[in-house]
Parts: sequence; C-alpha cells; structure tokens
Amino acid sequence: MRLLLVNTNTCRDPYPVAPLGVCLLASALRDEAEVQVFDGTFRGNEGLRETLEAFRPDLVGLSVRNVDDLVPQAGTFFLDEVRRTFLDPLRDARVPLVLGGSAFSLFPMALMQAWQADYGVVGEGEGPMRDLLRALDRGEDPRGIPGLLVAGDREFRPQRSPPSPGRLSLPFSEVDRHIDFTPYRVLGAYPIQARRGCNHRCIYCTYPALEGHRHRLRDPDEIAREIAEAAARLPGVTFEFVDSTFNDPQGHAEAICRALIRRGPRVRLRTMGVNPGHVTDELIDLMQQAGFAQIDCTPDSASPRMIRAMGKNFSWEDLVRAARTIRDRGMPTTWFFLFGGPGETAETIQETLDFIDREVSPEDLVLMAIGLRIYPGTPLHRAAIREGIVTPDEDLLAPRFYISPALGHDRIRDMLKEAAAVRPHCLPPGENRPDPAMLQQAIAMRRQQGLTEPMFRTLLRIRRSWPRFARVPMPGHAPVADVTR
Ligand code: B12
Ligand code: SF4
Repeated sequence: MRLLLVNTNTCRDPYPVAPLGVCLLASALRDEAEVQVFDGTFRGNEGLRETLEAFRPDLVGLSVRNVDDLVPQAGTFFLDEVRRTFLDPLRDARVPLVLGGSAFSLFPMALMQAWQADYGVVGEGEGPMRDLLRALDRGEDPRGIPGLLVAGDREFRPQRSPPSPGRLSLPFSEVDRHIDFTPYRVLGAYPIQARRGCNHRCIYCTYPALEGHRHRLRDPDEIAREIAEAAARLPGVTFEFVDSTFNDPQGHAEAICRALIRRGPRVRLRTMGVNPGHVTDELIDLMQQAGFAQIDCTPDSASPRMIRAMGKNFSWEDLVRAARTIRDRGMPTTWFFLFGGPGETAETIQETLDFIDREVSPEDLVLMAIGLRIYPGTPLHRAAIREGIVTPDEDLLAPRFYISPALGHDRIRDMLKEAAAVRPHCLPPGENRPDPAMLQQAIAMRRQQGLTEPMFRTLLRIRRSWPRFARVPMPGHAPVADVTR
C-alpha cells in the first residue's frame, strides 16, 4: 500500500507549527505502507497534483488541525480554505480519502458528511490507521475498527480507554526527515510530545476528548534520546513540548528534566501547558538546568470564584504559590487569561488584574482573550444550552462562544483595553501579535546586542519604551502571607 499524508494547516499565527501528528503517523506506519508526507504549510496545494501523479497513493490521509482561531467576532474560520485548497483537488483526483486530526476529531460526523470522505479517524491515528491499512491490504471490511468511521456510518466504536496510569510508547517523529524543516527552524520549534491525555475536567476543554481522560506517559529516557538525536541533526534548534499539561501528573516533568540533564548536551527548550497545580521550586530549578528558556502558564483566571467556575484543578492559593515560584526563580513566562466564563463579573475581572499586578513579573507577557469556544459534549456546552446561548441541535462547527451574559463581549473588551493601556506587559484581545515593524526592530536589536532572551522579552522592551507607557509605574509584589487569604 502507498499512503500519502497531507498537512492542510496553513495557519502561521502565532507561528507556523510543524505537523507533528502527521510525522508521528508516518513513522508509526512505516512497516505497514510506503508513506510520504505532503506539507502544505508554506505552499498550500502547490505541487500536490505532481505528488499524486508521481507517488500514485492507494490512500490519502488529510490532516485537519484547526477549525477556527478561537476569536469571537471577526475570527478566522479555516475549514473553507482547507476544503478549497486540499479537499476539492483530491476529490477531483478520485483517490480514497481518510480524514483525521484535531479539527476532524472534534466534529467527525459533520465533516464526514459535508466532505464526503471515505474514512475518518477520531482521536489519535496510529492504531486505527494501522488496522485500516491492514484491512484494505487484505480486502477486508474495515467497519468496526475502534476509532474509525466509514462513509455512511452513523456511529463508530470509540478507541479503547487506556489503563491508568498508562504508558505511552511512540516512535520518534523525526519531523525533519519527513518534511523540509528549514522554514520552521527560523520561525517555530521542533515539537515533542511527552504524554497524552488529561484527567482534569475544565468545563470548556477538548483535550480529554481528543487525547483521553487518563494520562499516558512516555519514558523520560526515550524523550531525552529523541531530543538528543534531533539536536545532533539540527544543531541550535529550539524544542517545544506540545503537552496540554506539561507538569501533570506530578513527577513526570521532573523525570524528563533529570533525563535531559543526565544525557546532555544542553539544548534550548520551551513548553506550553505549565499547570499552576504542581509548580514547585524543584520543578522550575530542574527545568532551568535542563535548558528551558521560557514557559507558558495557563491559569485562565486568577479570581478564586472563576477558578472554581471553570473547573480548574488548582486553587487560588496554588496559583499564587506557582506565580511566586516562577517569578522568584526568574523563569520567563507567558501568562494566558481567558475572560468571560460563566459567572464572570467586573469584580472577578478586577481580581485577575490585581493578581497580575501583584504576582506577575512586569518583564513577563500577559495575553488576554475573551470568550470560551463551545465544543460539543463539554460541561460548558450544557451550561450554554441551559442558558439559551446555543440550541441543542446546533453542531457548533461554526464557532460559538460563551461570554458571560452579565457583561457581554464589548464591555469586557473595553475593560481589558483600559487595563492594558496602563500595563505595558499586558496585550489586550486582538493585539496578540506584534506588528511587523516592531518585529523587525526586535530582530535587529537582538542581533546588535547579542540577546538570547526569549523574543517576547525583547518585544516587550520595545513596547515599554513607547511614549504612551513612559510614565507607567512598575507594579509591586505582595507579601507571601497573602497566600493564605
Ligand atoms: C500544542 C498546541 C498548540 C501550540 C503548538 C506548538 C507546536 N510547536 O506545535 C501553539 C500554542 C503554538 C498552538 C497554537 C494554536 N492552536 Co493549538 N493546540 C495544541 C495542542 C495542545 C496539541 C497539538 C499537538 O501537537 N498534539 C500532538 C499531536 C501528535 O497530535 P495531533 O496533531 O492531533 O495528531 C494526532 C491525531 O489528531 C491524529 N491525526 C492527525 N492528523 C491526522 C491525519 C489522518 C489522516 C489521521 C487518520 C489521523 C491524524 O493522529 C495524530 C497522532 O496520534 C492541541 C490540543 C490537543 N490536545 O490536541 C491544540 C489545538 C490543536 N489548537 C487549537 C487552536 C485553535 C490553535 C490556534 C488557532 C490558536 C490561536 N488562535 O492562536 C493556534 C494555531 C497555530 C497554528 N499555526 O496552526 C485547537 C484546534 C481546534 C479549533 N478550535 O480549531 C486545539 C485542538 C485546542 C482546542 N482549543 O481545542 N497550539
Ligand atoms: S488541565 Fe488543561 S488540558 Fe486538562 S482539562 Fe484543564 S484545560 Fe484541559
């Protein structure tokens, strides 16, 4: 069998992301089929027809990552472009098609029908794709393979839930061997997955549905070996962990850092998904020793009420402790706050702003967003139906957002704009991307001064020098006793 995997994600905001899922599949299916990857990130469908003619695949897998950019009002919807650019030409070429990826997995029934695909895989692709290829090779009916949808199916058998605490065994993605990694090297990072699944229950979140409700962890030594091998092929590259909760369950992130330190050589690392629940001095120290140059921390809110309302797994006290640890240890951090969840009021927004002023270093970046994207089957979805924000029959593929009816979008936007106007390190919704002139200035400044700090710190340095921020005082830092409030 010959399998062509097509990455349809052309989004470059906040930066282009290498197609990790596609490359993992290509590595995992190596023994089942001859596999080739077509990466559309930088070229759209240019060369797709020639690839089809030369490779003559028996099956084409279309990886669909993003539905939309999670921005209410004037947001971007990606699927029409995916359809035009990739699906239509492939349909014209009359090759059997299998759909997969996070966007497809969130809306499988709607997309199977709308896009008239032959097959679809809901959730991770390794197992179902292996079984599908084997069935097709033997001429067997693939119906009933867990996680697989076949054209005309009205339901499917979900993939089995792994045992807890599960182990996750993955091949090395070898991203740079499947695609041309050069442009990602300049703009992005080399992606690494260290675990799958999340056992928390944040009300809006899709990750447990995409990856499972239980943690499955990769062997830390394997991760360190994968990074060392890739670093030897790509000297100087930055590695980025893509786990939704990097430091959860407690102990795994620490073990990864120790494995990286033991193995060496030191590489540059960053991660999203630092959960305020398990941030300790030991964790941050180990991360710094291992080479983490920056992290993303995603509490969503710093209002005690909203932390509970969003179903977070940590308390306000945990969050304050985490912030102090991060700040005291000088770990460059981007903070993410999401405003407008159920029960958000002017007072709860103020509580989050107070936290930012007291606990977040003015050298760190704070990104503010409005509205929670409503996904099918989540507790937020049920709340939105109860409150009449959506009706039960909406498929939610066209983005719908929960925004606290007590305030509404525009009021929250105005409050956040006002807040950001006197806090140079806070970017209000809609300003989460540096303008090109500022980026050029930052690149020049880094070159001239030999700066190795995270790019966001250089950008903030420039932003802080803007005349409108000239007289803004640096916020203070509250005494530790406050944590017991
Ligand atoms: C890490 C991450 C990021 C990082 C990426 C860092 C990096 N270097 O890669 C950052 C923070 C930059 C980011 C940004 C964005 N992200 Co993001 N991100 C994720 C996250 C947590 C993990 C993605 C990942 O790499 N997973 C690991 C790989 C191995 O999994 P995978 O790609 O899904 O592939 C598996 C399966 O899907 C399947 N599969 C994949 N392709 C195919 C193809 C076939 C044929 C088959 C059969 C199977 C298959 O098999 C693979 C292996 O098992 C997901 C949530 C999640 N848990 O999935 C959100 C997620 C993908 N992101 C999302 C979004 C929206 C965005 C942004 C648009 C947000 C924004 N406004 O900026 C941007 C877009 C960036 C871009 N250029 O595309 C959404 C997409 C859904 C939606 N609503 O559109 C998700 C699902 C989160 C959510 N809200 O639910 N993201
Ligand atoms: S901890 Fe993170 S990944 Fe887990 S449910 Fe909450 S938001 Fe989702």
